[in-house]
Amino acid sequence: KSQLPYSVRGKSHPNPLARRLFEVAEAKKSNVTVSADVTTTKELLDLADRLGPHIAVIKTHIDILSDFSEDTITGLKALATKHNFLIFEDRKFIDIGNTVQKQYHNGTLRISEWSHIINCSVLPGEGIVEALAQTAQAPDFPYGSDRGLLILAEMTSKGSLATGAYTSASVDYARKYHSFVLGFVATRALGEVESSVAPAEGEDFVVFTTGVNLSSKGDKLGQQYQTPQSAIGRGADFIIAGRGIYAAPDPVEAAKQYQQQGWEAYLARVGGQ
Ligand code: UP6
Repeated sequence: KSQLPYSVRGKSHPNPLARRLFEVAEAKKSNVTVSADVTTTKELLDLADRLGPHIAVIKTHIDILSDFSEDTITGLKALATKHNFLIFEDRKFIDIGNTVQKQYHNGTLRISEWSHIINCSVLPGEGIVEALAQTAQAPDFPYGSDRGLLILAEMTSKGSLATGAYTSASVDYARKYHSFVLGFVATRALGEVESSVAPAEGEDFVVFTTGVNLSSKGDKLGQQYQTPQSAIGRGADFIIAGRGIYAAPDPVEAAKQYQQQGWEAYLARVGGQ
């Protein structure tokens, strides 16, 4: 796990989107990603506007909206600019390369147009990472270096099979496609995981950790939670909280609480620098 402050990582990172991510975190003193798992555009935009000042990233599941439209895209993009946060569509691509390219770029959801960060599973093998990188790094791709991929290296659900060889392969492909791969969705830093690919000098993958909640240990469907302190102590650079924030009696107060605890845990990890 990184002991360096975001400001340092933001200056030296080879990936422009990672640099921006660290700059946003530093500027807003927030490593919170809110998982805005609401089901209408109005709720999503309302949440994004109210929580915007306290978060670094908003994570969407755009396909759970009952009324996705042009207004969803326009609204999200405007709020991302207004509040200086990045957008992460948690689509978890998992298919052959030819299919994921079409799911990512154009199509009904037009994910490439509005989402800075996407993620994928490596269950299909290396080709999925290669395909997404190829699309985003094509000379005629309109969004240039403002896009990046997180590899879903582990999952927080009970009995997850995203372990062992799967997690190792996640690290292999992240290293192999490091110009497009920002890092991982994982429960910890993965620097110690066995990998057949040697790390580049100064490798600095960003770790996003889901399953963060201050008041619950899990849900009835196998979700397993840890606290911001525990996640950041294990190497999370960004903590992702959904119900802990949006389903709290006062989501703005909750976001502030996660922001404060996330930031304090980060400062403790980097030695108060
Ligand atoms: N998510 C997980 N665990 C994973 C990967 N992704 O919970 O391993 C996503 C879920 C949801 C969010 O799809 O959007 O993170 C967690 O929401 P919660 O905080 O309300 O449990």
